[in-house]
Amino acid sequence: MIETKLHEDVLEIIIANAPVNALGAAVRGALSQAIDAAQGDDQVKVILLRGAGKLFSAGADISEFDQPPTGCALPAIIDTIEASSKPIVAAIHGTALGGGLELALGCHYRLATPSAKMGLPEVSLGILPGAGGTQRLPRLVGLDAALAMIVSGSPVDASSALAMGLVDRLVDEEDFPAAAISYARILDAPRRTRDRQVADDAGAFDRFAAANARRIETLDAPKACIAAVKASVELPIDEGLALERKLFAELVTGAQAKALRHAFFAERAAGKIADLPADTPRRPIAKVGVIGAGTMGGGISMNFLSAGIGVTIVEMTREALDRGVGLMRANYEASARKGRLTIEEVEQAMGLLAPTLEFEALGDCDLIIEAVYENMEVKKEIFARLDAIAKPGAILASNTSYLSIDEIASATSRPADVLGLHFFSPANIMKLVEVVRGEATADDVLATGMQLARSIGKVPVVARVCYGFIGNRMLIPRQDNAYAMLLEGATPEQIDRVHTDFGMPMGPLQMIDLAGVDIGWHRDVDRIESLQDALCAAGRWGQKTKAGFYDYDEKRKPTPSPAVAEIIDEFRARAGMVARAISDEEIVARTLYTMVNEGAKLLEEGIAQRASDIDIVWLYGYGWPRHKGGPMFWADEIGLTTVVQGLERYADRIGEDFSIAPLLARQSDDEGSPTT
Ligand code: T1G
Repeated sequence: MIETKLHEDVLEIIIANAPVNALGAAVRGALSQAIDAAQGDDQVKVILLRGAGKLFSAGADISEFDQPPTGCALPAIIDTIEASSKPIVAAIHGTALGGGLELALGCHYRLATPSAKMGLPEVSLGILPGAGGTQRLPRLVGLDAALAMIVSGSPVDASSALAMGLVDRLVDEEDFPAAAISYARILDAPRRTRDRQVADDAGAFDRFAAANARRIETLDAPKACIAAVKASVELPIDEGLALERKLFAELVTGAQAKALRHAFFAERAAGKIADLPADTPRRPIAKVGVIGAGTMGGGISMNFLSAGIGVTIVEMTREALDRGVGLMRANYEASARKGRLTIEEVEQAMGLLAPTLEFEALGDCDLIIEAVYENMEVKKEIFARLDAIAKPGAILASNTSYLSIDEIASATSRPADVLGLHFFSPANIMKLVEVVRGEATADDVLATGMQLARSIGKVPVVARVCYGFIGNRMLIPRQDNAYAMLLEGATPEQIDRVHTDFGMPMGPLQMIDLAGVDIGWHRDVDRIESLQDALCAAGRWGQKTKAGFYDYDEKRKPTPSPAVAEIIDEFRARAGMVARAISDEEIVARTLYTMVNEGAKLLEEGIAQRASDIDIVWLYGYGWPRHKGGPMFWADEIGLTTVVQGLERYADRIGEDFSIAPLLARQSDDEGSPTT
């Protein structure tokens, strides 16, 4: 927990709680004792606080927030440190986050290694720094920097920390902690952060509010962060600290914080596959092949190029190849114009790309990802060709969004080397990768797929084979009911508003317009059997034709379309239907509860390992609002009985083959136990 080492008159107090030195109750207790003991030890002139292992501390133990607080509180320990008559210096290496950084802010001096990172990410957990960060940080770095760090939750690097006065000195990485101990040796007096005044800067809050209005409006924590930082200017520090603790207590038990904590741990759990030992070997991936230079093929390739992995990209025609490569360069250059990349980094990435029309050029790739349009015969033909040219041990992956990996693998003599790597559009941006495990997929192939996805900055979630895997399978009842309710009387705007009010970036119909109304369309303008047919026949293919369920201007801003209302009226009349008023509650039941129901079926069928994996799929693949935790978590929070009753109320309209998942029915009967 806490180790101490005495170096003549400098006492090292080391936080040793692997893997991230979280400040759980036991650590706090031991730390408090060590500080008290040092006060009374005459040999000790200076105290140096640091972390064992790879970092200083990741802060409070987040898993404790769902239980009543126990043991001595971190703010009290920090007050003791600050009040110490002996100088206390924090020596930061790796990361100091949350309560870990607040501990350092309570120290009299702070050192850091050049690669260290420091931040107060509490806002991303739906809370605010609760151990003095909102009062001490502004005193050290000023309002602008403090507001930026606390409300964004983003860490700063060591050189920025030095420049803003957060740390006093950078010490040699190689010579750590010895260099820190030498520095500590020269310290002779405490220097309390609480004694400083916040540099007055009246305009700081207005500037910040103007620049961050959108981030602040829907979430509780950012507002509380600003109120607390305001107190650091307006109130004496102890009153500011009291307000901070009050706001913390209100937020930590709130719905948003609970959901964000769930998301934190769900994301980490998703990386673990129950029946795959952690030490499963990985196959080396030094060279990647991508088949298809369309939007998905190009986006997928960029992930590897940006990670320094060479990519051979294959297309059928020169024109398609040049168009695809051109789009990749354009995307990179757009990022450079926004200052996210340097021109050198653009050229370095593009320099790793080998475009070719020669399929055989894929022969020396360690991993080959097929990213052509959704057609089983085409995919099987490609995998049969791959089987003939790919080197032994190469991993063969499909980016299919719906189709069976087992059937695709059956076109090869090496189904154990086949899996799905389902990226989400735009593939160079969206963080989710559904790693689809086929019946025959070998453990090392699966383990390699998961690790590789993480290494290119993605969040991998494993799924077994079914039509649409996890995300798209759940999307089907939502989209089907959205289409159905349009005919029954709802408008695209009403259905989408229910979803955007809920916190989704866009509603079902806007999403269809973005993806393309014509996806899956039979392309026969004379065959009008569905609303999709009617829109497509009218050339309303979505954003790409500036007309879909909405009309779109140059900036792709959607406006309700009288033409669509007419098409729907016509189609409704042809179907002999009469429009009726549809409530928002019905829309929620038929488009959100049905997703939860499908999620429960995915758990029953073993397609998804755990409910929290489903949540991660929706958080990172479909823009589900993080402060609502994900569809399965949300269902638990609103109550499964509510979900089941909503589904039962509209069952006759949801679809003739609709049924409530037995797991959901059972769990709602036993509302006590969440579906995890
Ligand atoms: N509490 C509990 N468990 C934690 C934890 C924490 N703070 N941080 C990490 N873990 C677990 C994690 O679940 C995983 O477990 C293992 O450690 C490795 O984590 C009073 C109230 C530090 C950058 O928000 O950002 O202080 O899956 O896989 O990729 O104001 O962990 O192995 O079982 O993420 O190397 C604020 C959260 C807390 C930082 C390391 N602190 N952690 O990343 O490892 S609130 C944070 C991280 C607070 C005060 C307030 C990252 C990391 P398992 P990992 P990593």
